[in-house]
Amino acid sequence: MKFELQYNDSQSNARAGLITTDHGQIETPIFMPVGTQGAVKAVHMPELEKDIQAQIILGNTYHLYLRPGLDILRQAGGLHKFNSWNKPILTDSGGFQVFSLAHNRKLTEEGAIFRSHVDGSKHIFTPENVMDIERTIGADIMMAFDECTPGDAEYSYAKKSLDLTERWLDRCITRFNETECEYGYKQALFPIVQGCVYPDLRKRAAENIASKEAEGNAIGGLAVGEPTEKMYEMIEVVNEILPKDKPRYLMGVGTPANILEAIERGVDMFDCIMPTRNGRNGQLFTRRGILNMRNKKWANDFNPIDAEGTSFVDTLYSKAYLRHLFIVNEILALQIASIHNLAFYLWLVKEARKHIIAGDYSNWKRSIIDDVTRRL
Ligand code: PRF
Repeated sequence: MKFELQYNDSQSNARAGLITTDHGQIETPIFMPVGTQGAVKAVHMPELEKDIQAQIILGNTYHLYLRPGLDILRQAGGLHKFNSWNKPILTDSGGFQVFSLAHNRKLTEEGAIFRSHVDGSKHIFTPENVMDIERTIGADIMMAFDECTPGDAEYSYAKKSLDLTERWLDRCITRFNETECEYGYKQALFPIVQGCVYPDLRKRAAENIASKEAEGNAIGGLAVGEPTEKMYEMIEVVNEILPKDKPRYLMGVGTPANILEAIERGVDMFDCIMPTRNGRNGQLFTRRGILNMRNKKWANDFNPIDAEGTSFVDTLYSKAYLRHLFIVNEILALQIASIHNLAFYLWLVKEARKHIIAGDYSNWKRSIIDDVTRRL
């Protein structure tokens, strides 16, 4: 993997760059649609690629390990072949999902012991077997196995948790270096900065990770219940230290406003379930604000879903029609909303990139941030 830093904003820490992987290039800043189980919910791959213009999608180690399982993924020749997405893929490492989904979870020095949320079967994730699983899934970017410290953790817990994540990182790196991709292309490993809302822990974590000289670095443990201002403050502390010549990925964030603020603070990559999940619940993000499509006020609004939207769904269908589809529970409602929201998120980061290159990022951000946050 290669990262080329193309433009630095002169008035902020925003950057524009280019990541090159064996499955193609990614222009940053970028938003990565989430395909937890190997599919971005309700969206076909050609729609993702051509209409939404996604450049990289996510997969989840926890889910893919449970189903379809490593045997099937290996027989398929890896996730790209299995799901027919031939562009870059990133896999999250499973620790975060074990703690949000699995039953009877227990953390030990060795790893995380848990019972599957599917059938109750017992499993262990260790830094070593998570690296092996991510090798078998075959994503271009593999995430290190970490503990995502809760946003309200006491200092003493956050410190112990970071100590463990740091020991696990060393074990991840060792295993990663002892193995290679099973399918003949290159995979990169990104470490994850933890440290909760404590600046000294975040600094220590970022310094430790910077010393590993990984091909890219991630910031985890944010947007997990801490105040938004704390999140921005932690991003600033960490990005002061993380290498400037490597991509920075803020995990699981966020709203359009969160993304614009984080880009201004030097983040390059984002993922979040918000555009797809909120979309399926009838919430649409647009450059003029947020719409709840179930609201009665759209019942006889025959204007396009989003006259300024970039997706075909935006002008093909009316608000009244989409509202009707939601009210009568048609599957098409979920598809339209998911496509629209993902196209909007991809438009937002592309526009951000344009303004970084043009040299007016902060002004542009200020001009749009209230609009994208407003409820319509
Ligand atoms: N660690 C991992 N995945 C994550 C997170 C984390 O801290 C977050 C936190 N926002 C989302 N996804 N491995």
